[in-house]
Order: sequence, then C-alpha cells, then structure tokens
Amino acid sequence: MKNIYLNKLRESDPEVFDSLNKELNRQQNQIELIASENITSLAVLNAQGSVLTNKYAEGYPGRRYYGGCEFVDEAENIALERVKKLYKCKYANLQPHSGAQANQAVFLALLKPHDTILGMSLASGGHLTHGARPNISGKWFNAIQYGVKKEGNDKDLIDYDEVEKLALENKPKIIIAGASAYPRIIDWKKFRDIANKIEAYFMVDMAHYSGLIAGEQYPNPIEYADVVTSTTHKTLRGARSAMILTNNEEIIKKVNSAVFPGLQGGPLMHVMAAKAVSYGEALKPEFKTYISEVISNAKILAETLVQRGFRIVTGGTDSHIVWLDLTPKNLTGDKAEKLLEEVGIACNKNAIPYDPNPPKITSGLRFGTPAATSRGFNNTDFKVIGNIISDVLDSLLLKEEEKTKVCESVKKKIIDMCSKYPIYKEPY
Ligand code: DSN
Repeated sequence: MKNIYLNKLRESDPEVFDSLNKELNRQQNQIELIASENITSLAVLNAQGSVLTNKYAEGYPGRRYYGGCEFVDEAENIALERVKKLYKCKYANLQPHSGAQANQAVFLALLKPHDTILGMSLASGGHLTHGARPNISGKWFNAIQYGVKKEGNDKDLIDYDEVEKLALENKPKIIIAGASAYPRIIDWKKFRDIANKIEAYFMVDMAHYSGLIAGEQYPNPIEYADVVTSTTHKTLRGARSAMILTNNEEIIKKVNSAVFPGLQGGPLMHVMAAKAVSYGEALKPEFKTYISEVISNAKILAETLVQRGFRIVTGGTDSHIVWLDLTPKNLTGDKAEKLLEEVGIACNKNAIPYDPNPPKITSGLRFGTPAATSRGFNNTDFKVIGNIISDVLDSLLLKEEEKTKVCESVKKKIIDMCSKYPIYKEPY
C-alpha cells in the first residue's frame, strides 16, 4: 500500500506503524475467507479512531457518572434508535465490548452460579461461550450441550428432538440457540416452543447471522427470543463490538445493571459512534444487495467445492458460511489451513460434527464470504476461488515438486485477483 495511510502514526511511531501497515498489506493481498471477519467502511474507521476515545461515560444516556457527556449521549442515542429500527426491537444495550461479554451479561442478569444452561456444543458448530467446558459458561454453570444429527436425511442438522429431550430432562433455566459454524437457518420457533414447555428463558446469540437478519435474508429471532446477543463486526460489517436486544422491559433493566456496573466500567464511546455509523449503513437498501451477494457467493463456493469432490457439512448453505468436510480427500484441517494461507487465502480449520481428529488438527475448514464480498468479489470470482481452493488442497496429495508448481501459479492468480479489488480506495 502507498504511504497515504496512517500518516500521523507513521511520523510518530514508525515501529507500530510498520505492524499496521503490514497488516493493511496482508488484508489487501490475501483473500479473506474467515467467516467471522469483514471489512468496515472508512466512515466506521473514522468514527472508531475519533476523539470519542478521550471520553469517560459510565452509566447510560442522561444518567452518567461524569460531566461533559452531552455529545456522547447523542451518539449512543443515535445508535440505539437505529439498532431498534434495524432489528424491530423495543430495547437495546449497546455497551458490551465483545460478544463473550454480552453473553456473560445475560448470564449475570438471568442466572445464578450452578444454574443449568442448555446450548449447542462447540463440536457441532456451537460457540465457546454457550457452555463449553473451558469457558466461564461451562465452569460456573451446569452446562448441558445439544448437537446435530449423526446420520439420516437430517445428518448435520440441529437435532431438535435431542434439544427437547435434554430440556425436559434437565430443566435448564436458559436455552441458547446460535452458532459459529452452522450454515443453515435455525428454527427459532422450535426453540421457543421447547423453552415454553419448561418455562425457560430463550436466548439467541445471532453473532454470525446479524448482518443477514439486518439484510432481511435470515429469520429475525427477536419475536421468539427473550433476549438476543450479537457481535457487530461479522456479517453486520460494523465496529468490533457487541450488543444485547430484547422486547422485555424487565429483562432490559436486569441486563443494563449486569453490563454496568455488573461487568464493565466505562463504555467505549468511540466504538459506540462507529456502531451508530454501521447501523446507519445497514439500514440502507444497498446493504440488502450486499447480503444477497454474500449468500449467493457462499452458495457458488459450496457448489464448486462439491463439483470438485469435497463434502459440505449439511450439504450446502443458507448463509455466509461454507463448512467443508475434508475426510473424502483424506486431509486434515490444520494442514489445509496452513497451505491455503501460504498461497494467500485466509480461513480457519474447524472440527466437523463427530470429528475423529482433535481440535488442534480437525477434519474440516470453515469459509465465509462477507469480507471478500465487501471488497467486490462476485459469483464468477467465487467460482474461481472454489477451484483455486480445490487445486491447492488436491496438491497436498501430489509429490512436493508438483505441489510447489500448483501453489506458485495459484499465488500469482490470487495477487492478480486482489489487485482488482482494493480494500480501501481512499486514504484514512
Ligand atoms: N471467534 C468467532 C468466530 O470466528 O466465529 C466467534 O466468536
């Protein structure tokens, strides 16, 4: 990248500038297929790198513990109004710093230590904070985990019968839906019906799907869930942060106290302003077009990989995620991720359901289309990307010399493709 970026930083701290500049170049020259990443607008970067970083604002708009909060109040109120419009909800708390902290705030608001919770297992594509053993959610609560079907017509799909059975047997206080690798539409109503049978709270963590929901191409959980959490930087393409939404007045009161003063002190008001900007962007009609492209690019990628002899977990995708099973090719996720990174494709190894390999190796990869779609990659490009991925992965089975030849030619192709789509066209 030319040195038109980060000018002040370059002058005053060349060492840190160097790291940031190298990262800018990496983002420009690699095809980013990590499903949870995206490329924000320059307006979001402006807001996040603004004077609001100088301000303390513990409390909520109009009820702060510091003076001089009138303008950060404005920014938080704009964000609140926009997010409520976007997700058609009555209440929101936009102060959690991350998705994990948003989930912790809901637990602090609604649970006591050792209460029973029911969430999707990591091994089935769920999230760490939904009751996985190494996480606080698995240590401080009696975490029961549901998964996906092992075989049959519903192979790899959420096992709603198991969810119901586990709910009736264990009477969790909260049932959590939402996932990190699951590429299909989740039936929020089925979860609501199960929660009603045992009078449990129903929480949805829509982190991966929040942009698709904002773009009206994935069902909105707000009408079924008691409380919804999300990060704001994945498909939603906003600042790196999180949010909690609800239609229930009692729950928002508890959530507000749990976020502050329960878990956090001062909110990050520069991030709040950046979130306000991204909600504004997501309310525009262009965002719907973007989300349609994200999904159609994922479908093309999945189809291309199937044509090249791979298996897609769940057989396809309804979202931005393509979950690849490498077992038909006798490959592992760790080696596949490493080689793809060497040629210029960033993705992550991911366990597949009932994976025989441990989490550091895995038998799968997770791809996502949000970031590459943001910079302009289209259906034709994603067909090419699918074939490139297949060529590179198939080369792992070739002799070293032939593998090197394939990878060298792919590296050139990727640099060419990336140069067609600059991630930022103007200085910032
Ligand atoms: N780490 C995120 C992801 O990659 O899906 C979830 O928190």
